[in-house]
Amino acid sequence: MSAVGAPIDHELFWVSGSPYAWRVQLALEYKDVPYASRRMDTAQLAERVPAFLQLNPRGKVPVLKTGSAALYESVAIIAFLDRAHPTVPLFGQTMQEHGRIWQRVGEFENYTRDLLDVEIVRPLLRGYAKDDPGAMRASAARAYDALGWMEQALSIAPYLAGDDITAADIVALPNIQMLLRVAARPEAIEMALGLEDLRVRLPALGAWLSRMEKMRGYDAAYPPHWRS
Ligand SMILES: N[C@@H](CCC(=O)N[C@@H](CS)C(=O)NCC(=O)O)C(=O)O
Repeated sequence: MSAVGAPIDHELFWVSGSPYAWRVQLALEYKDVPYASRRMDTAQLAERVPAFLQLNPRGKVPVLKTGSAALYESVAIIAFLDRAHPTVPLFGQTMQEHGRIWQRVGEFENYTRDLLDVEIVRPLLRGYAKDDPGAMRASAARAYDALGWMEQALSIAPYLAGDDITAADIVALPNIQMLLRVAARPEAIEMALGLEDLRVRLPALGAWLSRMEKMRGYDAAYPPHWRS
């Protein structure tokens, strides 16, 4: 255990464009927590080097190393960081806020994320979307359904769990940005997935995206290879 008041040294292992690593970077930057950046690339991850598998036996990023302890799973890392650095809380101040924020995180993780990631982003990134454009259009329609609860929540409050940015917003943002990025690809437009104008078709979500793009730390956490 570190002494009271002693700085906590974090190292973050990440890959540019990984929505899961991006969540943790957003949390660190928003909280203004210093960390040593250990950027990896997908080829390095694919090598499954024993030293990295010791940090995460699943061989995935993000991994946060704090002293000699390694933690993986993005939502767990954000919860850990919130305990370690409570000054800018991401899981609320009251027990009601805490429960509400976890509920939102759970809704995104269980009912929205895989639809976006597994059914739309991966087929487009890996090139097999064109094998079945009809299935892709059906997935895109389901994506709109799966985003409905967010549109509703954001129609009554500026952020997913109320008036402040919380872990719920930070968990959801990178997957939505990734969806928008692949939806703008020519092959997605050609397939008429109808996701390229998501910000217009879901106006409350569109306004939330604009707010989130101005959050503290957004630019620092933005995937560097997306800028080029
Ligand atoms: N559930 C994990 C997902 C992590 C994940 O899937 N990371 C991907 C990058 S987006 C990865 O490292 N993939 C490399 C691999 O599976 O070999 C989390 O939330 O941290």
